[in-house]
Amino acid sequence: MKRLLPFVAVAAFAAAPAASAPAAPPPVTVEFTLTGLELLPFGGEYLLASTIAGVITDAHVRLNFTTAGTFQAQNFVFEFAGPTGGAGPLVGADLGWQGRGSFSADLHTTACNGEIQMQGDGGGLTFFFMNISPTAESLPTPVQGTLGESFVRLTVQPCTIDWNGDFRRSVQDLFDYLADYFRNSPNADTNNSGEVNVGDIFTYLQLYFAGCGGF
Ligand SMILES: [Ca+2]
Ligand SMILES: [Ca+2]
Repeated sequence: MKRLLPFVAVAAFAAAPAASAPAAPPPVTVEFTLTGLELLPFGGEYLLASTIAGVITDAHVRLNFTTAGTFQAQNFVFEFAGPTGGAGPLVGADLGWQGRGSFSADLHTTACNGEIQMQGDGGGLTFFFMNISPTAESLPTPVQGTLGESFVRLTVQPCTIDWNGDFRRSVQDLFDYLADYFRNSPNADTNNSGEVNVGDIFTYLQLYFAGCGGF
């Protein structure tokens, strides 16, 4: 059974990279909110749609789960996977969860790291899958309970020309790049020469017209 979840793309801008770092737009955080998700009693695939294009560098998983009925938290199973890899299965017992009550987990994983290349000007859908199910030992007792504040938060490094980090190539990227250029941001040093000058605009334009798949 597949269910389409709403998704929230949050552009969270991190601190500007140090001057020595190669020129690049800031990383973007994309969050799949799982809070209050209706659980399928015996598990199943939840389909999560996104428009991510870029390099995933971290996955932050936070789960807050409160059991209901006779379900035992050690039998909780969580899996998350996408085109670049997957996390889990995370089993309640391995998280130290035991019995009934409220339990939480907060972890980072590199298991989803990898690149989702932008196609054309971007905006294409990418799919991730999630499963929350009972362990085999739990059966016939289904998963029962509620998810409090829970999410999977991916950190994504947009491709160099996607300057505003919206996973599309558009003229807004040019404007945003030029804004950084004119305020002499070290981040605008696209040809890595150590200084920001007109050569960087040409390098940026060359990359821009090649598209994210072109370099
Ligand atoms: Ca863009
Ligand atoms: Ca330069």
